[in-house]
Amino acid sequence: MRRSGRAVAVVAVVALAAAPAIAVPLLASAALEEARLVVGPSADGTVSRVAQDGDTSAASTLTTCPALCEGNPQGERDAAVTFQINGLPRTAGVVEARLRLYSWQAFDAATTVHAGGQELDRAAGVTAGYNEWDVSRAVAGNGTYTFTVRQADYGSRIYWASAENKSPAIRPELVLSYKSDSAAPPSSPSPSAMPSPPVPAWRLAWADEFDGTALDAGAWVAKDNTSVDYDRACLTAAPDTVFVGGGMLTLRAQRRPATCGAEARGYTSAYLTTEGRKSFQYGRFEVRAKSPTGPEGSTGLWPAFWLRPDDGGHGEIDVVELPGGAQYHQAATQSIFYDYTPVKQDNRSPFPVGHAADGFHTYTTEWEPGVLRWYIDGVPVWQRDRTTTPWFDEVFTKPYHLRLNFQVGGWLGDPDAATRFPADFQVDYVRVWQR
Ligand SMILES: [Ca+2]
Repeated sequence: MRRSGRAVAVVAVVALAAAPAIAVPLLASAALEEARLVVGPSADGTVSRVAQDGDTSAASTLTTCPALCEGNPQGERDAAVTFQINGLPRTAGVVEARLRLYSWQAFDAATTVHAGGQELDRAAGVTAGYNEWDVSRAVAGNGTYTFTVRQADYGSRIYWASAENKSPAIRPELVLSYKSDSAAPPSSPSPSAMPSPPVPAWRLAWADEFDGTALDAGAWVAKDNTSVDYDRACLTAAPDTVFVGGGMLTLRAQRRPATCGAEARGYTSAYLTTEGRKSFQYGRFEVRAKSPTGPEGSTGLWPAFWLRPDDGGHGEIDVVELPGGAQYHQAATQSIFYDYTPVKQDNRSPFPVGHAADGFHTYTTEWEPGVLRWYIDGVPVWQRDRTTTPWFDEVFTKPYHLRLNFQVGGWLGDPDAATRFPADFQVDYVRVWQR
């Protein structure tokens, strides 16, 4: 099968020109046409079978590695790629579906591709360039499909280009060939080929729209006259730092001398938590916010919306982190932590257009038993579940509370002379739904 030759952005769906490849009687009232659809991944990542293995540091690559890899008897790593197909016409019959992953080198390694616990295809070797597997049996129509690529042998890792690779021309693809009635209208998405039982709709469980003139003390606590070791700022609840007005909550960071406890610091900022006031086990957590982390003057600024367990133990869910600076501002971070050694898994999702400071964006995490899904402006960007995360059920099965903070400096770098202060993290709302 030919390469599409088209760059495919995340979740972008590109329908290529139809080729009249099959004979159809001229008098047929509805001509069947064969067409192609190239779908880019909505999420991908490396699935490690090593307990508590959080090595997802190389976002530009997916790694596979067989058992006994690198001397670790549990060293198996698989690459998992998820596609959302929503561009097939209602009448389409999928003729062929091929998963394509790019390798920079050839390897004498056998690979298998799986979906829903079934092996779909096997390849005897890895070639430099795109490698293809036939996944037609698993693709029935529009829906969400996850494929796992497993490396059967060869005692070292193979690196494949991921959805975040800087070159769109080598990212994972799902290439569909289908036949359809060209006169039929497009369909609405149909159920996944790997169906899950019907689930109730999300119901709004709690929200703070920040419509008043003061912080809701029944929901939020603002840390005051204190500090945390990873943040250069004194945390204060002062009214020039945490304030509600105009339908917004503002957390304002400033460059100014301050003391908090025994600490002398060069900045002030804010850190809010709902600990002891609002906690949730499972739900859909969304913030709509404008971050000051634009292309210029934002080095060392780091707003975030995240969740921590009420028991203070293992686990963290980061709905979004928005580090500033020239190298960070064009992407948002999604992450989970087991602990702070750190055993974690994270993802950096570029904004399809623009950046966090060009206006208000929504950042959402759906947390359900066995699965976490992240969205930016409603577009799915990442997923974690029991297959990606061996410690999922250990830490994501207890109540968590919410945190909004605006970190200044830290391990991604401190503010420089060009960083603009005061810097405002504006929050239009925080909403929580549950089923
Ligand atoms: Ca609002």
